[in-house]
Amino acid sequence: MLELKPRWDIFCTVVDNYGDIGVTWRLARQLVAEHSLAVRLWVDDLRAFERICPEIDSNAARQWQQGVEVRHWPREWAPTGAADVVIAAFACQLPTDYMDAMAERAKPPLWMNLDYLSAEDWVVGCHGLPSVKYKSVQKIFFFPGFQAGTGGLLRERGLLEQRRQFQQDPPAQRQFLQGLGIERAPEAQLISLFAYENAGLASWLDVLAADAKPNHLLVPEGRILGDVARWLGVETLSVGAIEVRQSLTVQVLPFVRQDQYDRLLWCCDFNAVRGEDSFVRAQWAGRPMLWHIYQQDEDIHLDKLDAFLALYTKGLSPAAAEAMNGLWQAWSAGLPIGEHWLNARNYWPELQENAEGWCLEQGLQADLAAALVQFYLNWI
Ligand code: TRH
Repeated sequence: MLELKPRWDIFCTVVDNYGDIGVTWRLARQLVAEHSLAVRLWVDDLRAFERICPEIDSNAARQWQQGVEVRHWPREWAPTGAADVVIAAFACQLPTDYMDAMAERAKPPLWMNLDYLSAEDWVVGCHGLPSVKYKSVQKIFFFPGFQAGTGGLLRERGLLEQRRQFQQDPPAQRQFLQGLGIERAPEAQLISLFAYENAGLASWLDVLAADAKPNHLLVPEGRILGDVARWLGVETLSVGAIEVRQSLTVQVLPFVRQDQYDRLLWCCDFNAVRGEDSFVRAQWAGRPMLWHIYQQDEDIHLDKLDAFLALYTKGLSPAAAEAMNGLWQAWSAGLPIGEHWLNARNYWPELQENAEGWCLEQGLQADLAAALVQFYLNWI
């Protein structure tokens, strides 16, 4: 007898930036590739999607990409049957007609809110708890996280092995970097910079330029470019631009596909990342990093930052932990980080070891896609 695959619907509204689509696209692909599920991904803004996946046809109402049925989520909702599992990413509001379709099913679907990532302790207590109800259908909180008792982090099967192999293969790295137009000088420290606007940047670039060793800064197109241009004293910076100031080479990169961005992070000695998804990918890169956390009202992001730092630095000596804390807190507050950077450099081998150790520790958790599937299996 033909066994029908469970059907999953993932809903994504693109609030701003790329994190919402970045996370849901990753999850949808993984559910198809590793769990053989039938997945529809509903996205309200296909142009943002196209930036991280150039194959996307931003005019298509329906298309298949890597086994995922990608649907444009139109303002005027057309009647659609509800799936077995429904994921509302980041508390997005589902169309009322769709919720009615969920309630009309003989067996209501498993309806989950895939929440924002946080290292705060309360997440463990709230993961898996009931949220609101629509008619007979109960919504459940599903929290990603770093600690046992949360939903874990997105991590594709074999990712860490791939990463390790790539990092042990300098010719493969060179070839990859050359494909992006990057010629790394033998002694140069490679740094990637993906961040929101940040007034603290200039002080960092000052010390990188004054460094005894060469630094090569790779900046994907995006919101920080204005600050970089101001420091360089140029009007604009476009993709491909290379500017040299003393020991510092600044190079502007195109926005690349998600898997290429991973490889870029794996090549770099240090990664500055932002938001939610690039933050996790930098952790999987196993290299020292700096997080520009997404700013939230009433500074609630600062609790998230403190909670993550407490976990991430617990294996460090007090002095190295203090150096990391100083660097990260200053960066997220838009304060000068030059001195903090120099201080962190004093503990480099320890920070490198910690980054790898943290990655290995997190890699022991079940990944988020597997945790979602297990949650569903326990529920049916
Ligand atoms: O773009 P972001 O700032 O997204 C943010 C956060 O997710 C935040 O939590 C959310 O609330 C807010 O949006 C609305 O940062 P993030 O999460 O790192 O997403 C960037 C995505 O873009 C990620 O999937 C990696 C991807 N990317 C590429 O695919 N290619 C690139 O060249 C670069 C630089 C990023």
